[in-house]
Amino acid sequence: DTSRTSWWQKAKFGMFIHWGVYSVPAGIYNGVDISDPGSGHYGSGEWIMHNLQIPVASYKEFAKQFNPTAYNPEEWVQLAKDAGMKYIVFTAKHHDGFAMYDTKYSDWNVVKATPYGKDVLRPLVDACRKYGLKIGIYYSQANDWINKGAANGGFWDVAQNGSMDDYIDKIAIPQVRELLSNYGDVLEIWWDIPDEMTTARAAKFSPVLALQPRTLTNNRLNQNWTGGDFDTPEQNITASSGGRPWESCMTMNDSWGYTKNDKNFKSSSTIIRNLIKVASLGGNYLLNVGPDANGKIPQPEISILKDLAGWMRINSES
Ligand code: JFZ
Repeated sequence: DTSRTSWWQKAKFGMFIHWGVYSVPAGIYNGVDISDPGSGHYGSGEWIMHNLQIPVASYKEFAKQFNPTAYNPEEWVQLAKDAGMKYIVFTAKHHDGFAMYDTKYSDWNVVKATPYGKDVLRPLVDACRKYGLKIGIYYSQANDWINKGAANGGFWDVAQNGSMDDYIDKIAIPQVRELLSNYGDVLEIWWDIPDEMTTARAAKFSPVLALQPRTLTNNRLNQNWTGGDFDTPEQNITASSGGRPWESCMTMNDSWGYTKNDKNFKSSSTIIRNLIKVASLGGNYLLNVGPDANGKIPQPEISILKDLAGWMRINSES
C-alpha cells in the first residue's frame, strides 16, 4: 500500500549508523588488522569477532572500554539534516548481539555491560524528533554471536551454543517488541542476513510487527530474501524490478563499523553522484557513518557530510 511508503520514498536520503562494541577494537585484535586486505582475515570492522574467532569472554572485555563521553547525538542529527538526510537508521543490535539500548532480555547491552551505563538509542531518537528526522532501526535478528543459540553461533566458542528457536522466542522477538514499544514511531526495521530464518521463524515476528503497522521492513527477514516493503541492494545501485521500493546502502570507506586504519574513502563527488543516480532511478540512498568508541563521527566522514551540505544548499528547493 503506497500510502505507507510515500513519505519514505519522497525522503530519498538517510544516514546509516553502525556503532557498537566493535568500535572499540576498531578492526584490530592481537596485532591483526582486518581492514588490511593482506591480513588473511579481511573484512568490515563490525565482523571482527567472527573473522578472528574471538572467544565470547574476550570480546566481552571490549564492552568495558565502551565509554563514549563525546557522544552528542544532536551533533550527528544536525550533520545528517544539513546533508539533506531525512531519516537515520541505527544499529540497535548487530551480529555481535550487543544491544545499544536498554533491554530487559539480555544483559549484553550498553546499560549493563559498559562503564557508560546509559541507553544510547534514546537520546538519538529524541534528537531526531527535535530536528524533524525520522528514526529507523537495524536489528540483526538471525546472526548473533553472543546471545546463545542464534544463527552462526557455536562454531568457534561453545559459549554460543543453544537453540535457535529459544533465541528467537526469548531474545529476538521480545527485543523487537521493546524497540517498537518504547521509542515512539519507527520508520523502518532493517533486518539483516536471514541465515536459518525459515518461513515459520520469520512468521513468529508478525505479532510484534503488528504493534506498528506503518513501520516499513526490508527484504531480509526470511531466508528467501523476499517480502517486506523494500529491497536492499548493498554497495551498488540497482533499481528493483516491478517498481518495488528500494534502498541502496553504502559505506564511505570499505567498512560499516569504525576501523582505525581504513582510509579508503570515496570522494565527496562520487558520493554526490551516487545520490543523484539513486534519486534519478527512484530509490533511496542510505549512506553509512561509523562513529568511534568515543562517540565521534570520524573527521573524513564529517568532511563528506559537509560537502553534501554545501551541495544541498545550492541544489535543494527548500
Ligand atoms: C550485512 C552485515 O553483515 C554488515 O555487517 C552490514 O551491517 C551490512 C549493512 O549488512 O552485510 C551484508 C549483507 C548482505 C550482503 C553483503 C553484506 N549481500 O547481499 O551481498
